[in-house]
Amino acid sequence: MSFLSGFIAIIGSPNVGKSTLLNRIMGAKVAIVSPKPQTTRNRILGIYHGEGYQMVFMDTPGVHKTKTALHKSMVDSALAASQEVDLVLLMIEMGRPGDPEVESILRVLRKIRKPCLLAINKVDLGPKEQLLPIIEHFQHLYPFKAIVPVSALTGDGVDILMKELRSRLKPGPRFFPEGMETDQSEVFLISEIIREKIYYHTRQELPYSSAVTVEKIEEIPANDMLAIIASIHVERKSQRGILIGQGGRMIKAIGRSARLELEKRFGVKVFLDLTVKVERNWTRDTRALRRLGY
Ligand SMILES: Nc1nc2c(ncn2[C@@H]2O[C@H](COP(=O)(O)OP(=O)(O)OP(=O)(O)O)[C@@H](O)[C@H]2O)c(=O)[nH]1
Ligand SMILES: [Mg+2]
Repeated sequence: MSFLSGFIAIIGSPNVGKSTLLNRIMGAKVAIVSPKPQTTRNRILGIYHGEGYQMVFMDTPGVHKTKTALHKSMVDSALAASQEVDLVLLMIEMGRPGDPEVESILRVLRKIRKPCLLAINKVDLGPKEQLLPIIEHFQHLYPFKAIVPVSALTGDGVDILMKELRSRLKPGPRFFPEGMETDQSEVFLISEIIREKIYYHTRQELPYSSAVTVEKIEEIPANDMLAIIASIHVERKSQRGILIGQGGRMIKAIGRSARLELEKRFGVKVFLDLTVKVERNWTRDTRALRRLGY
């Protein structure tokens, strides 16, 4: 039997649970997750190693109407991903099957003619009776190879989805060595963890106006400690004020949650220094985007 492999893009509207599914499949937190839409901004690989096969999952930013250069870069990377992979996994949310973005994604899929599976997520939230009409509706919309109801949160149905995906792998190389679970750098991972905490602690436009860069990582072996110096970039001075908060309360809370998660992940004490900087209207400025990693 030859080795089987394939690249699989997980695409869909914002907030449907793409990153949660990737983490569930990997059994580890590879991608950050939040209750707010537009959390994922870059493509993120999760490399699943099975007996005799390898699946390379590509988590992508949610597809939505673009307003800024940042949004455009996010949506472009999601749609480009669907062109580059062997299989596309479209994800929708059971409670929002009529999402207007789905039609625009289907238009792209019809053009690229890649085998495509549909995952209907968040089945834990709704009455199961809703499923049948949704399945019928989508069967008529597109020739999906399979339609699988899942809950990325509880894991319900994910084994069935994995079987469906596995049965569509083709003979191919082991793209990544065993044991490698993502292609993200440590620096990127650290910046994402900090960014996730901003999504949890702040409201309104702040999460969407924030970007994180890591300036320096230093190991201090004597203290078994990691010192991380990072910056949070916001678009306006007023946002800087909110992010710092009264007496520094907000930035301290963000720093504390990030530090706790980083310590758990790296298994050492972490010293985290966060500075908030104003990078005027960076989400609209393509050059600034590149500087900030988008
Ligand atoms: N109840 C329930 N909630 C879920 C499920 N899957 C994801 N969620 C929640 O939905 C929210 C969004 O999840 P994400 O994984 O960040 O969604 P996403 O599709 O990656 O979102 P973007 O990166 O913004 O496109 C989070 O609050 C998750 O906990 C599920 O199966 N059931
Ligand atoms: Mg995501």
